[in-house]
Amino acid sequence: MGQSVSLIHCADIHMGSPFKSLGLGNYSSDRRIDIKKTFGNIINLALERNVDYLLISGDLYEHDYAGRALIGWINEKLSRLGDKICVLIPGNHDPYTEDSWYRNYSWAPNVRILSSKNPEFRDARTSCYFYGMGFDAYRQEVLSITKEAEIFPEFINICLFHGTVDMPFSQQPYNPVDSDWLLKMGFDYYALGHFHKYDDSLSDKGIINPGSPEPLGFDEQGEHGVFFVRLSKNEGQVVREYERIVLQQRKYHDIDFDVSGISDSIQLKSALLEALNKKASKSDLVRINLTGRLKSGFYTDLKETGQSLAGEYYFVNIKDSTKPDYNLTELAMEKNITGVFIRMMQDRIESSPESERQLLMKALYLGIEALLTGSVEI
Ligand SMILES: [Mn+2]
Repeated sequence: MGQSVSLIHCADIHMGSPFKSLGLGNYSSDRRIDIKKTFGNIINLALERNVDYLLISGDLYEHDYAGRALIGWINEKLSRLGDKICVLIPGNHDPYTEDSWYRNYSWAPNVRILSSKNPEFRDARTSCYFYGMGFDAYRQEVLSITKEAEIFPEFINICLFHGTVDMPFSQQPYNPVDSDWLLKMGFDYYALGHFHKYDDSLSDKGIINPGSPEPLGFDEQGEHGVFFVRLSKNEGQVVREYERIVLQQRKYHDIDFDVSGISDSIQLKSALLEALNKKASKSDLVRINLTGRLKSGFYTDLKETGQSLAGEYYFVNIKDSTKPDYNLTELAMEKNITGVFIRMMQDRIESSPESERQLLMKALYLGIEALLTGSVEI
């Protein structure tokens, strides 16, 4: 007779994060509310899917910014799970220090905190064994283990781990281990946390890092969410089923936009809007990097363009990496190879059909760049 359990695996929620970097009006408080919404949605998901467990693999909150009110809010949400058990480990942002809320708060009875002193939880109801390897301090270069893991063949064995797996050790002094070492311990599932980008490249071996469910900045682009996991065991053989569920409130995007061929502000704005609409939704945060050469005589106030777009998206920032245009009239009069080249190309452009002109213009500019600087940037 086999057994089966289901769970939601998340990590790196970073409740209370200060979101200091953008310096934008309500940005920090808006984003903290977003994290709360996402966490609320994780709880709802656990209830809807009727899972046995919610696993939180470290960095549930940021200790430096989390006060009693926020901890109370988190605890109230977790208590809504009722008899579904939340198993969690402290990460490097919410370590198991003397003043940790994990030691100094009376958590709901369905919350199990696995610390280095007390790293195990055995649940006879479902025949599940949990073992946690988290953080006792903000920095931890070797694992803090006081009791070795046990593996119960007749149980489903789950390891929660916060730290770096398969990275150059000297650069990542946060619980560095390699995946072979983890796998040798013999767990059926490894619930990882620490890296905010999700990684399921070792999912066939039962190792998953779900990433942050709500991204924390422009270095966390793409989709973010949690994993729904079902583990079944029959005669010692484990079967794992995964589903990734995207839950974030907002996305961060970096968009490069080439201004070549654009001749006025109105055209620029509508072209930018078209590019944004393809990638972003109105609630997203977007950084646009303008490249290419602005046509001579085209003056545009990029700050103004940015502001008019900001009204349509949650956050838009425009960076101007364009280069000034060449003064073709002046350069064409020069009695040197550059002058000859420009006059020749201009004649060719004039006698060419409209459809070929843009390409020839590009060739003209690349040619000028090569002649003037000795190299071409493409
Ligand atoms: Mn984290």
